[in-house]
Amino acid sequence: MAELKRLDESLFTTASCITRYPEPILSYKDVPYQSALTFNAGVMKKDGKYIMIFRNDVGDFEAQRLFPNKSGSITNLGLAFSDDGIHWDVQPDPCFDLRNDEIIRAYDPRLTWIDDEYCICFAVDTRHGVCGGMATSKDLKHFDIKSISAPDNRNMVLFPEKLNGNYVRLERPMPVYSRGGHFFDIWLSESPDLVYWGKSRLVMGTEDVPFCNDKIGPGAPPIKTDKGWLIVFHAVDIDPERGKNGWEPVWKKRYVIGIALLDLKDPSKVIGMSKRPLIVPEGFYEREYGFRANALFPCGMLLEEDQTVRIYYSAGDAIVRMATAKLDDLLALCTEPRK
Ligand code: BMA
Repeated sequence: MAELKRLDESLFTTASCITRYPEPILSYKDVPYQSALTFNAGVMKKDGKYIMIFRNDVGDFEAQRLFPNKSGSITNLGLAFSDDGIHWDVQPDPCFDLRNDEIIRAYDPRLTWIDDEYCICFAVDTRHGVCGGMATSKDLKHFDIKSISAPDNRNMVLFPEKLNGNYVRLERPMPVYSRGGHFFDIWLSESPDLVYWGKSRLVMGTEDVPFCNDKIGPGAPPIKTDKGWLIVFHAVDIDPERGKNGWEPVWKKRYVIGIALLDLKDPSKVIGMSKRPLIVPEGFYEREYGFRANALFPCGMLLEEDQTVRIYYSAGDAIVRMATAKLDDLLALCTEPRK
C-alpha cells in the first residue's frame, strides 16, 4: 500500500456558515420495527412534504454497543415522512429489502425525483462484491430495479434532470489493483435509460482534496444553482495512531463532509472546491456516540425557498442529523479561500 499522506490537522474545523440542529433527527427510538442503527438517509422534498429513506440495521442497540459486529447484520431500508424535515413519521414497515442467496444487503439510499417518479440509488453487498443499484418507484412501495453495477462500485447519486439527453450519476468505483489499494475517487457516468451506463469519466481524485488521504465519495444528489451544480461528498483520512474509536474494537478512519461546485453543462468538470472540510465531527453525537465515532456521511441535501440549504448526514453510523447553511455562503466556500 502506498504511504499515507500526513494531513494538516488545523484544516479540520467546521465552516462558520453551518448550523447544526442540536439533536439527532432520527434514531432507532423513532422506528416502530426492529432497529438498532438508523443512518445514511436519502432525503427529498416534494409538494411541501419531506421524504426520507434510511438505512436500518436490525438488532438490539445495547447488544450492538456492547458486542459490535456480533449482533447480527440484517439491513433493510425504512421510509419516513415529515412536515418540517425534522420530526419524522416512520412508516410501520421497511420499504425495501433485496436480501436473497446472492444479495446480503441493500443500503445507503439516495433519493432523486425525476421524470415524475422517485429514483433511489443504493449500495448492494453481494457474495461476489459491492455494487451500486438504481430503482424507480411511483409510490415508494413498489420498486422497479433498473440497474445493478458490476463490483466494486457504490455511493451513486443521480442528478435531478437529464443533461444533453442523458441521465447522469456520480459514483465511486473502488480500484484496488491500480490505485495503491485505497485511493477511491469520484466518477461520473451517463445513461439514456437508467439501465445502460457509460461515457464514464473522472470528476475528482483523492489527491485533489487536501483533507483526505484515503477515499472520497459522492454524498447527496446535486443541487442546481446559477453558478453550477453544488455537491457534498465524504472524505476519509486514516491515522494509524487511532485505535478504538466508537464501539468497534479498532477504527482508524475519520469521515468529514466536503463541498464543491461542478460545471452546469459538463458536471465532470470541478469549477470550485472548498480546500477545507465543510463539516467535521464535533460534539457528543459525532465524536462519542455510535458504532463508528468520527464518521459523518451525507446522503441528502435540499434547497429551501428562502435559499437555505439543508444537509442530512449521519453520525457514528447510528443516527441521522441535519445542518443548514445559506446557499450563497456555500457557493462562496467553493470559490473563495476560507479565512
Ligand atoms: C462507508 C460505508 C457507509 C458507512 C461509512 C462509515 O464505507 O460502509 O455505509 O456509513 O463507511 O462507516
